[in-house]
Amino acid sequence: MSDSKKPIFVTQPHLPPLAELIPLLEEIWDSKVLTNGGPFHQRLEAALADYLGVPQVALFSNGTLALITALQALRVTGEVITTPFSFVATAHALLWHGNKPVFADIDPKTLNLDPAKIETAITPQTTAIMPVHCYGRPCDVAAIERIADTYNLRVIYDAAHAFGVRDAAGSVLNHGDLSVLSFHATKVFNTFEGGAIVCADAKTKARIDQLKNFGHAGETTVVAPGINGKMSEFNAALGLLQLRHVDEAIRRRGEIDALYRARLRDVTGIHCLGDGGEAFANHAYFPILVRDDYALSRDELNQALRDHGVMPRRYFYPLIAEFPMYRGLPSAQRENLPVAWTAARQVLCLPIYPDLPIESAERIAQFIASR
Ligand code: T4K
Repeated sequence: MSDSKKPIFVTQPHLPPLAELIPLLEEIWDSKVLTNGGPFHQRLEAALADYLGVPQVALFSNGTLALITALQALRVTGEVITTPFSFVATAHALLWHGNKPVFADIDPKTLNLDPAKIETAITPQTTAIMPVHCYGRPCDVAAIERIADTYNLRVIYDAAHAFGVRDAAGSVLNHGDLSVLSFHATKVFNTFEGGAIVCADAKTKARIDQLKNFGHAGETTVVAPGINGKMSEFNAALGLLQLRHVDEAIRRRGEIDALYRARLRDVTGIHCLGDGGEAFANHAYFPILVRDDYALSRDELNQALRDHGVMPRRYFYPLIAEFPMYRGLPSAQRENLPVAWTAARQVLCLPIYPDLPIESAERIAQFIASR
């Protein structure tokens, strides 16, 4: 299905012209400041806060360390309610911080945590909720806020997929106590590896900045067992460069999203997530559900596409709850997670990225429609 022999991956990073990077690298070479909160780091934090419409951004070397640090910043203890339908890093962060993940089922429409299921999972040991804006589609933030207020719980959004996503109130990253972004190579906005915590005030950011720098609060003072989560100047410079091109990249993704949606709308057994009418989506992923009345099973379709050089991904199969380190938990049992269990067996994420030729997306959609 690809014109060349090259496979079409589920995603591919959009890279700005190399020539634009050279002057930034020369600045780094001249200054010899390579890391530890240097000038590019500071510029990118300010530029991202401005672009995203959020008060404070603390950069990290990746999203996983940012998640762990977010838990440490809020001193989260005990049980944390989270989704089984995510990348494994979400729950791993809880284990790394010594928390017990408690899985709650998801909403069949959005595949995000179902607020009603969050509420029934609360115990006296629950201290926080870690929802995921899965595929960049906002959670039911109002319902989650009500639950958090009622039961006095912290909320850390895993917003790894939600770069630039807005709702009626502005950036979706402004909900909850903290939001965590990933800038991994596969994301809408990337710094090769990278991530960030979004927070509401300078005091919280100062604490996060200490925690990501070993807990240092000055040359001779260490106030907490922090980690090394700092973003380097090279990654920050890349980020500044990527930011110049990100609007165009999201616009291109939107074109592919619209094409898939139009071509697959009437295909029996294929359901495209969302309705395409979201005003401020980032089109990070294009998940379809392959239901029983489609001509092929999800895994057969996955294989058929691969046989034709297209590499979709089954994000997120298996469920996190099925991995060995989680499956013994009472909340990980299949009876507790019927919606997530089914979604994991139906979902297939189709290729979507700025440089994907529209003709390739057209052929992928035709292939699926013609089975
Ligand atoms: N929370 C959530 C909800 C997340 O989705 C993630 C990460 C995190 C937390 C943690 O954030 P980080 O610590 O990663 O910042 C990928 C990514 O490694 C991972 O970042 C991402 N989620 C996850 C959903 O996807 P894989 O194992 O599927 O990646 P991989 O290497 O198979 O890449 C997928 C395709 O992308 C490849 O087939 C080809 C293409 N690709 C990939 C890379 C790395 C490229 O074209 N160039 C590249 O450099 O996990």
